[in-house]
Amino acid sequence: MKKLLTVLSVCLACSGALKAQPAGGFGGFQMPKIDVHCSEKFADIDYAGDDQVYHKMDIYLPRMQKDIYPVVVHIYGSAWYSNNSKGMADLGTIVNALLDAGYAVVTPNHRSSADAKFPAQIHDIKGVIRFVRAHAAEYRLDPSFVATSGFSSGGHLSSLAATSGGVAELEGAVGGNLGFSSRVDAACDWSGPVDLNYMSCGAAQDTWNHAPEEAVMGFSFKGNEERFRALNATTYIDPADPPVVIFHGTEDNVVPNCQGSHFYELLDKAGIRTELYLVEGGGHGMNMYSERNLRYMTNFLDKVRFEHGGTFVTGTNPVITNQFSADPSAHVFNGRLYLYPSHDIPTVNYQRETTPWFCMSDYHVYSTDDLTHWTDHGNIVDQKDVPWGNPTANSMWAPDCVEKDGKYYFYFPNAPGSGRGFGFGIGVAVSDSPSGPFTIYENTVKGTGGIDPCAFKDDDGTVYLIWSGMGLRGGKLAANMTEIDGEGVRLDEAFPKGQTEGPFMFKRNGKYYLTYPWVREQGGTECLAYGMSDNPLGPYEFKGVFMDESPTKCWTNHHSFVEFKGQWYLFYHHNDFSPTFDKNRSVRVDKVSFNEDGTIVPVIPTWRGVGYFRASDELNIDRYSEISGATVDYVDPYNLFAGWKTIFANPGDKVRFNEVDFGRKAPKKVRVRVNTRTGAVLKISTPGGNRDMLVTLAPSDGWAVAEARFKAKVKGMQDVTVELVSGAAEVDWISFPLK
Ligand code: FUB
Repeated sequence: MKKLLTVLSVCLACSGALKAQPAGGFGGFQMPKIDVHCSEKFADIDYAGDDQVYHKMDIYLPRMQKDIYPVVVHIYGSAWYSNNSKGMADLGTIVNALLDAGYAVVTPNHRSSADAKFPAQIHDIKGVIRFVRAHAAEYRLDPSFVATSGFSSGGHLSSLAATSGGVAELEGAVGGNLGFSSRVDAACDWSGPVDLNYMSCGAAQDTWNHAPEEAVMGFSFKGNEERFRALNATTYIDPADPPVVIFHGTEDNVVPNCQGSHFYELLDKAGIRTELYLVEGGGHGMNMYSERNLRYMTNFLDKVRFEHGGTFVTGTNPVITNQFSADPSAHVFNGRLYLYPSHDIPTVNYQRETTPWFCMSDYHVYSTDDLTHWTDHGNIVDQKDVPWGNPTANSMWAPDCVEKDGKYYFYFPNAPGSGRGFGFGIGVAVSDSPSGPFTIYENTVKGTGGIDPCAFKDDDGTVYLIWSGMGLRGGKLAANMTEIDGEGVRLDEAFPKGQTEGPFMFKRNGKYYLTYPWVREQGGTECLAYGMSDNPLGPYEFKGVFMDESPTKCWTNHHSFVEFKGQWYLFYHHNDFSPTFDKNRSVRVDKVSFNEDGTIVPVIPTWRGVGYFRASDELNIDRYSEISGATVDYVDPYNLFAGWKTIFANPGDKVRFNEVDFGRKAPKKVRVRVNTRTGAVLKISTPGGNRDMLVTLAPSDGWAVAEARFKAKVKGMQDVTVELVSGAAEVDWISFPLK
């Protein structure tokens, strides 16, 4: 790392010198005065308790509102020479990208090679991580997710923190907190030297000038090669290590990019989830921080966090609220409803290199018993594991799942082989359970080609696979479930012209339905249409449109029908959490009914959705059944997943929220999460109550939960109407606690 030292001293002396550096120049620092995208900054926290500048750190909280935030500790690069660069490094690039994605960012100083020799530097970082966990509540940090990131020597420390979990010699006792873990949950390595014994990229003769690492180790490299291994992140790799994402520039002339590839290969060999981005033309920091690369980083961290799913409650639309989701295919298996959507992520894909495009790298499966309490079973199939697929194409479009003889077959499209391409193959994975784990078959499903597979099982057990590929096509699946028995046939020949995709098939009262997204007008967006037939493979007679185009021009809609506990439902999607980019979509569900002749009664999308609510639940009345005067907006412009609020600006503004179960005991209180500068009076009415209730809300300083007595005797299932009588208020939710 000799070159780093030289270039660093130039760039600290004069910022203009940065521009004069060749492509491989040093670009990790920016001059101060960066607009850091935080809502709060805690500066100069003394994590070691010794009041030394090298043991201070800053914490930045994101602009989005949350009770607690996942954490990334971002470590500056300095060839281990600096002990006070926390306020300068990577703030406008890596740090802002992390903050924008909802991560709290901790930027620590650490001891330099002049202050102390290795392992003091990693002792400091581990002290920081333990401090974060020990003081999590104080700073609103989520101790269950603490990742590291770093540039250059910071990349080394970040990587070392990841691989050396549980290595006693590297733990130290900086700051104490020894009862807290210093393990990290994921790591990002930006241009880091991770194997100082490999700086000449495995050449028989090591010609590297090791000055900075000699300074941090306190002895010369030559003759002490074995002792230097203690410094390497690669030395400590073991299968228990957390996922690591690696970025390295192909033109990096300070730390050779073989460091990135070498690290990737060793992690991959040890079975650790890892991704490597060799950035074409990237130097040592220069040209590395494109929006796309920063998204690769935050997408990777998000993916690690959500890998194992979790549970959430939501009975309104959109119904999947823990991440983006699209193309929902719903099925009832063993009495429980399972949902197989595709999983949109913030895009790094571009169509013809200009238009941001679909970006999907894995599938999650969800399930529920009541369409209100949902379990996300986590990642079931990932692009990196598809034997025939491109591991980085982010093209895992609409999937489906079917049960056959006690096994569950999951069909999914993906880009084959290498290259981005817009060609798709259809793959299949099998499991003993609807929620996985799934084993992916070696090859694509023979006899298919295209996107949007839908697997339909007829009453006699025959399974048909239909898909979109130059029209809507389908065929009988062979007994092995991995090939079409005979030739696939065209199903939509009699349908009106216009682009089609996303076919779904179901059967009701002996009739087969082929439903599909259809662009009925040139230049338009997708509506949902269908045909009916007496046979699964047609001919189908066109029956019309059952859902109109998106009023806000979300280009796609993709759907499925399912009968659950005696009611038919339509699952579909819309870009509710991403109003300005329609390739980040969210699943919705509404009830659907049929006319006597079997035709579908057109479905009008609702916000209220289909979930079951007790009066004591938080009722998001912004997901209204009817609205008059009042308006709705996002609660937090920086975090749309935080949902919506109702804005009551003028007396008479009102919303109705249908079907709230007050049970057999009338509530005694009403609670309102409200933001009102002026104070307000709300009238709450329920048709079954013995009176309307006026609730007076005192002026609040921002969002607050107000509570008032509730004297109306309300029981049973009620529609709740909230109306503004005086003042003005924004309401997030209301609830009627029993106690
Ligand atoms: O989600 C990607 C593609 O968009 C699907 O495969 C199509 O059906 C459309 O929804």
